[in-house]
Amino acid sequence: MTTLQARTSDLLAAFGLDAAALGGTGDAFAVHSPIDGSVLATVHAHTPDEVDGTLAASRSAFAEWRLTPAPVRGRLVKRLGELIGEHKEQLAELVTLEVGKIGSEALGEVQEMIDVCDLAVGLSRQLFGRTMPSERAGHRLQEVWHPLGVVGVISAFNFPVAVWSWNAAVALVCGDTVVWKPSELAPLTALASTALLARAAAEVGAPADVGRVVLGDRAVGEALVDSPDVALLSATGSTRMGREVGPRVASRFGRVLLELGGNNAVVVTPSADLDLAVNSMVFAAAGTAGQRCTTLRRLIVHSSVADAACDRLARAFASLPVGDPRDAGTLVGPLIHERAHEAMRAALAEAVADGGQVLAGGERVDVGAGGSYVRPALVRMPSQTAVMLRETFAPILYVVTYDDFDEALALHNAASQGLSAGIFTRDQGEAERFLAADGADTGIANVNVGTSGAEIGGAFGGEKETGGGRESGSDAWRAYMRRSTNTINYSGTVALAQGVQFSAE
Ligand code: UN1
Repeated sequence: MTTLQARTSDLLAAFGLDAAALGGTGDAFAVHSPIDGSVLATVHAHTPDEVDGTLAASRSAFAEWRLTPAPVRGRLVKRLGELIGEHKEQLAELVTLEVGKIGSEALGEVQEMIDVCDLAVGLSRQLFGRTMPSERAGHRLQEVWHPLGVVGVISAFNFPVAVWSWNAAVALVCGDTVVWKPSELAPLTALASTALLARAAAEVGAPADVGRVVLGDRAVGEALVDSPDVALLSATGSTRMGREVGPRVASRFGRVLLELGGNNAVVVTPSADLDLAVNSMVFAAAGTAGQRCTTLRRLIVHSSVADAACDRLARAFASLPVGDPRDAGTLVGPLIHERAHEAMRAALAEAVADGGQVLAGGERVDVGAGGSYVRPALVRMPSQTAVMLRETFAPILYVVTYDDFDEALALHNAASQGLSAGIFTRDQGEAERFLAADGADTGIANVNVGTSGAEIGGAFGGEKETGGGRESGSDAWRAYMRRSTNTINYSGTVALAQGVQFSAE
């Protein structure tokens, strides 16, 4: 047993899990750590029968859960948040081992889970419907929000637990039950998180099957996509995946919530505070080794400040500590696997063939262990070429210049994805234009803040090929409920809307 494997077993035990019996009874698959490529654990996929059984159990649990008062449902999520808090370090360490996040970011991800539990507990007393004035005397018109059903969650490796929690915490207070198919690259953190949910459910007396996990490959995801039992499918992943999932769920009139690719840009204007801009951009571009959907991938900088911004960014990229994410000083951990590195190399070669100049990084970093470690790359481009308009899930920041603000907006909005955007400026007019109806066409648009690291209080998601879904805060909860519009006649007489007369007597 390797050291990482032994540590993983200990961590799993803290969640009541036995490393020798993880998952279902289907095919065994190994979970590798991106830190050194070693095997952390062996997990068994769930068989098609087991997936069907889980969906059936989730549907029965829903029948009970939907009738539990929402504030009582909130107690489950309150306890879940507390248990996550109690296991914060252990869950974060498992995130580090399984997907390679540095300590601070792994803790941040777990904090994001706790935050969304808090939000959902508050929501459990605020699932408001409206009362509208009826046009008819003696009538009342109101809307009520009811639980929707089983929510299927398909999540990606890069936020292996937070994205589930955005969906699960909100769905559970909304009266839904949740079946989660995590990334095949990150089943351990999923098992640990659902073990905490199971414990919370037992403690507060909620049905045991309110939150279940199903492990496996594409076939397991497809079972959720095609099951008529799944009322809402919330899927995070590539645009290519969303293009398949969206129409399939729609064809059975299920609902989808898609959080797909991003190709996020920042505009840096002549008046920008460059200290602020550079610091923010380094985190947004290099944080999580460029593997967030909100990662900054394009910098659109005014030509008058382009050289200064590039110099400072290049210096920062050159000095970023790349290495083992368990080391305290590391800021950039490994890529998830070697394929990600190959995609990065191919994108850089294409950028260079387009006339791009690599100002810093891009090379493999030897940290003395297996694993794919790279120095984030900064590439100055002659224009916004095709490679810039593609999302490569690796740390590459392309730079193009602009001369007038309309040109900056046009370059910004030329991407087919629309997740997150930022502008660095001290000019209020420019800031407002960036946020205006004809400004940045993304779901998230920031001023003097980078593209990544959104708080859970706002609705998270994006437009265009990002898929249009919204998760976590604001009124994103509505996607997890069905709206019933009710007209109540207490007048004792028939009165038809729009003044229609239709009396046979
Ligand atoms: C993702 O990359 O899928 O805004 C989610 C952020 C994080 C969530 C990212 N709060 O960067």
